[in-house]
Amino acid sequence: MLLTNCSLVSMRDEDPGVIRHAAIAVDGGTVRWAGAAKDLPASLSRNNSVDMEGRLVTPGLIDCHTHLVFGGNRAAEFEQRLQGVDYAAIARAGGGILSTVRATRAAPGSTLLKDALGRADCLMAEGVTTVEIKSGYGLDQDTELKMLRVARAISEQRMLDVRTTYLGAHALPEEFIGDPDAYTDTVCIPVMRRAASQGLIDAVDGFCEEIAFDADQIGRVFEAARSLGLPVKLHAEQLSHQGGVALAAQYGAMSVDHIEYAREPDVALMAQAGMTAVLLPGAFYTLGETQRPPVAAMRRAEVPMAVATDCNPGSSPLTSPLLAMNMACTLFGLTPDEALRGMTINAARALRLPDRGQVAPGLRADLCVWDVDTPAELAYRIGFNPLHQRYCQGEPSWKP
Ligand code: DI6
Ligand code: FE
Repeated sequence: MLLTNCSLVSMRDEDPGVIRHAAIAVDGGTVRWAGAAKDLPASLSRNNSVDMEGRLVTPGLIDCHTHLVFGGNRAAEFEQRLQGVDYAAIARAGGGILSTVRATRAAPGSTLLKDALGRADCLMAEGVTTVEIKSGYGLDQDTELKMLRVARAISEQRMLDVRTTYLGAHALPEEFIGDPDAYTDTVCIPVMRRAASQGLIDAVDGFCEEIAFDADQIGRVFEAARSLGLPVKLHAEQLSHQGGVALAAQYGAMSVDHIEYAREPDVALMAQAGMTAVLLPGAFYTLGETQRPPVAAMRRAEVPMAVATDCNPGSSPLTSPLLAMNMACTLFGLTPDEALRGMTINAARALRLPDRGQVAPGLRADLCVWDVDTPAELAYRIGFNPLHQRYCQGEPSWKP
């Protein structure tokens, strides 16, 4: 297949921001060639061509941080927060994450899957071709495994690549209140081993926060992950500074996520350890936070910045990658180009998936075709979806 007559945003360092009058040759789910049409090798010009009518083509979007699988919803908590009760106070009173744990434990896998597919469809309709999905609303063996299986099942029912992350260290379940060490050692780590033995986990995450787990407990979880050969990442410095970035750096984490409260020395550690910073403006917006992540310092230190929806029922009920990009610009001061990099090449980096995130020979043919003229228009509009077509491994498939 040959896509012709498009404007290409390849995200390759060697290419300009937009290549006008471009062509892309796709072969067996992989990009064979991409560049200015005038340079197209003659041998490829005989392929079945599809006229893009001048539209903009980018890499498929990658949502590298979501909690897409969960039971119930937290609309009542949204109303409480509007009355002035804060997120941490709701969590301490047994609501928040724990209310979703109750709903997720109670829900049959079929219900979880149906609800999650609805959310996955929203992401796909705006161009997502790869999504990371975390467990962490089970906090017991059966429910954590159920969540991970549901996450994997999504990729069987949709043209969407799913990467699963084990987040057993998300919150302390009710039955362990007062004894986080016992939960960590007798549930969180053994369940991780079980899930890994069933091939259900691609990475391990934790929530290092006053209302969740401390650096010692997360350190034990990361040790266990290391012994299983699983890469780690961390919800770090979201609501307060807990030393999560430093801990993540010690374990060579793929990414540190949220990081509103990260400081200059943390940014230096991110750069040294080669970690990607994952910005989650949907949670910042929903919780009405005011402390912004250290974007200027990360730019100076050349820390790659990814952007994700953090889709979850509490702090970020967001299923729009384009709105996440808009918020990253409006709330955190990213440029539209940085926001797009954040959902393509840098999101691929955050997940350590070098086979995607750019349009380049040898990489997956995950592409978005947009009815816009310039890449900045993607982050600029609010509540408008200009996706014309989505290709996942070369298959056109924007409608589920
Ligand atoms: N940080 C978040 O933003 C989500 N989890 C986390 O550790 C929120 C999860 C929730 O409120 O349900
Ligand atoms: Fe999260």
